[in-house]
Amino acid sequence: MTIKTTSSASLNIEALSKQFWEDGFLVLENFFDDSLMDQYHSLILEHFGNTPEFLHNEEFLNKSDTEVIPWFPQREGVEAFDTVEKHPMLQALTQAILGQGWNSQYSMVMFSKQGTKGQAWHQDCPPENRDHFNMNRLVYTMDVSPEIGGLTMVVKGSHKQGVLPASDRDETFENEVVLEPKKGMLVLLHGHTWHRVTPVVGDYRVSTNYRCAPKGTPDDITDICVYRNMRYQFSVSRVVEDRLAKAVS
Ligand SMILES: O=C(O)CCC(=O)C(=O)O
Ligand SMILES: [Fe+2]
Repeated sequence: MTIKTTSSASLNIEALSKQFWEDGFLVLENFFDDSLMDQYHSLILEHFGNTPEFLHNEEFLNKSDTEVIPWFPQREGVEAFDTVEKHPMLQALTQAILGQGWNSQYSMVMFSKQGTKGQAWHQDCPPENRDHFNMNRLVYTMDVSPEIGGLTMVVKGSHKQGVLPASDRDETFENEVVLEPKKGMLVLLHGHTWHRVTPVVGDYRVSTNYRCAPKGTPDDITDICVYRNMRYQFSVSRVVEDRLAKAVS
């Protein structure tokens, strides 16, 4: 599914919105200009101090045990990150999908270093109320090839299938789709869609997420994340439901 969006090309917003609601995700290649992606990528590497040389620093690698390291650049006033937020085509597409009165939540850069596990299957927020969800607007400033790892996997249509099945092992799903993020790509992902990120085997992997939500969604909708084995609440750093205990009883 390749849709060129450089300067003269136009998108059929209505058709894309329909596709998003059918599949629970949408992939648009070449949505952002290379120059903007290069600017973002340098700022990201500058923030994480991640030059290839630094990655060879064994002490740093051994001491850090975080699988995904977040950064909220707009909260720190890094104005360059407003450009994607204000991107007219992105705003139009968001509006078509979420309707009037949608709002931006926050932008978050996620950095994964070599040898980390990526992210297990999850839903960004509980699916019990189908009207309450976040939408991820994922921006990729680098190519993420199978050699690097960190591929994004999504289960097509799963935003309509309720809660991610509980299990103590990694699963494959019938309708899972592997996305290979490319520099300039935009991926829109419904927060109830089952998704994961594969382990990072290359130097590092970076993605940037502009989260937003439809009108009426509580601001803390992404505070509780649903994994196969638990529900986890970030604000209190606590497992709020052990799903495996439930699954076996
Ligand atoms: O980085 C990605 O490709 C997906 C990250 C993710 O799961 C999220 O932002 O909710
Ligand atoms: Fe997620």
